[in-house]
Formats: sequence, C-alpha cells, structure tokens
Amino acid sequence: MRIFSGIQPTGRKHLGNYIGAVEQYVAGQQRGDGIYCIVDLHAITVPYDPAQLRRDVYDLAAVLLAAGIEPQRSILLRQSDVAEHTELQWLLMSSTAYGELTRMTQFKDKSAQHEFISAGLFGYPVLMAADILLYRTDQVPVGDDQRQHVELTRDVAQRFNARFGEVLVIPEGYYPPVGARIMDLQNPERKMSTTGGSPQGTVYVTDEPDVIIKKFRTAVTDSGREIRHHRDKPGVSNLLEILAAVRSSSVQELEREFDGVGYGDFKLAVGEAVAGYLAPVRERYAQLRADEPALERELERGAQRARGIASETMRAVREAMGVGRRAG
Ligand code: AQP
Repeated sequence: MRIFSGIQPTGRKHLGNYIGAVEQYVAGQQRGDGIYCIVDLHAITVPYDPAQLRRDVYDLAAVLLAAGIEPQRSILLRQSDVAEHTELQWLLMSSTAYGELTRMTQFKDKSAQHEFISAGLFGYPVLMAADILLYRTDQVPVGDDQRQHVELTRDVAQRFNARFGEVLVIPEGYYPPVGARIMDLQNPERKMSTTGGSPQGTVYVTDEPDVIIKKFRTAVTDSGREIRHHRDKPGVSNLLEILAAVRSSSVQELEREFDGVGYGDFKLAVGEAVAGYLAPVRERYAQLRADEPALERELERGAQRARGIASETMRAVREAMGVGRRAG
C-alpha cells in the first residue's frame, strides 16, 4: 500500500499538525510505503519571504525526521524538486470544474485573509490532487480540515479515468480516530492554526516545556466542573482528545480517570503530558537542524527516488491525454 501526504513549510509546526498529520505519517510507515512531501509550491500561494521559505523547508525536514520518519524506509522530498507535480497539476486542470474550486472552504477562508488573492491559491487543491495522484497513492493521512480537498482529488481522478481510461489510482483519505481536529486552546471553537490562531492557544512542537505547560494552564474550559467529552464542552473535549492522542488511550478511559478531578489539575496533567511527549522530538530536532547540508542530502535522495515513480505516472497520463510524443 502506498501512503502519501504533503505538509507546508509555513512557520513553526503546531500540535494540531503534529497529532493530526506528522504522527500519522510515522505510524503509516508500519502499514505501507510512505512518501512525505514538503510542499513549498503550496506555500508560495500566499505572501511569503523567499529566504524564510528556504529556512522553513529545513525546519520542517528536521521536524519530520525528529518525529520518526525513517528516510531509509520512506521517501521524504521537497515538492519543487520534482517538476512532475506542476506538470500534472496543469493537465488535471482540464478535469477540474471551476465551480468545484470556488466551493473549497480553505480557498474562501484564505482569500478573506489576504488583499492580493493569487490564482495559485485558487488552483491549490488541483496541485494537491496532482501531488497525491502522481504517486499512485492508496491512502492519504491528513487532518479533518483537508477532507474536502481529498474528496476533490477523488472526483478529479474519477473524472479523468472516465474520460481517458483507468490511469489514476483513486485514493482514500485517512483521518486519525482522535486528534483529527485539534482546537485552539484559547478559542476551542476554532482549529489550532498557523495563521488564524491565538499565540497563547497555539502549542508549537519546538516550544519549551514550561511554555507548553503555561499554555495549557491558561486554556479556556467552561464554568462547569465535569471532565466529559461533549459538544457543549468544546474546551474540555479538546483537552481530552489531546491527552488521548499523546497517551495513546481513549477519551472514555480518560473520563473515568479524571472523574472528580478539578479543571486546574486536569489542565496541568495535559500540559505535562504534552511537554513530555514533545521533549524528545525537540531535542532531536535541535541536533538535526544544526546540519543543513545533511538535511539537503536527505531531500535530494528523496527527490531522486520520487522522480522514478512520478515519471512513470506522467508517461501514462501524457499517453492517455494525447499530449507529447507517443510513448514507445
Ligand atoms: N488543528 C489541526 N488538527 C489536526 N490536524 C491539523 N492539520 C492542520 N491543522 C490541524 C493538519 O496538518 C497537516 C499539515 O497542514 P498544512 O500543510 O496546511 O500546514 P499549515 O498550513 O501550517 O497548517 P494549518 O494550521 O492548517 O494552517 P492554516 O490554518 O494557516 O491554513 C494537514 O494534514 C492538516 O490537515
């Protein structure tokens, strides 16, 4: 089984990215062949600083390796190193409806945040579809916010196959059972986010343990006393999900364990658990990040392996679409 996912090199990665995505990449290595892609071409669809983008790619490569992506086992690559991603995006544009793209909630949210709305931002979901379909992916581990994009990828692939023949593999989304949508600690009605969150409500993978504990101690809960997962208790429910994810236990077990415990002690317990969970990652990250040439070598090795798979898919796609010289 082939597993593929992309992740943007934008700023520091937060606990939502880590639990909802990165942890799933590491676990995916037990189920199949993983391809994990640092999607720098997605990052340029909103205003950005070129020098910072290069640094962000290395930061993220170090986070992924520190988390447990094994480059001997999985492919870790930088999207822009494999030109087939953008070629396939263009070819898939003709199998994508304009109306579909206008309905993407991420496009609506992001375009409301910026004065200049790039055409790249509009085409973002097609590039994501190309990333996934290029590697004949079976499974895509992502957080809940990417559900709509994965569904679009499936629709585009099905439409392509119906028109040009059975060339593309139809992928399935894979959403973690707990932690698919980690919420902002200060505003538990909104997802923890790189751009839309509150500083105190966003826990970063590289935060110091005391900073993490402080963020949890000040997390918003409610005026009740019960530690229970319920729609009316978004703050407490979020904390229960976070703790379940980092301890690999279930929300129900935790409800029993914390029955009768006060919110203050509960928040401290979650903060300490998260700080302990991220501490080894932060330490390995610091070592790996210090050696940029080694990170670059890993990315180049990953790109070489990825190109082998990508070029085969592109041969089949071009042939089916009647584009370019006839194969063989
Ligand atoms: N709050 C979240 N809970 C669970 N999973 C999440 N993901 C993002 N937020 C949460 C998942 O992380 C992966 C990488 O997302 P990305 O490449 O979009 O990275 P980002 O832009 O830095 O993440 P954000 O926070 O989602 O940015 P904003 O909100 O600014 O657009 C994906 O699999 C995603 O589902």
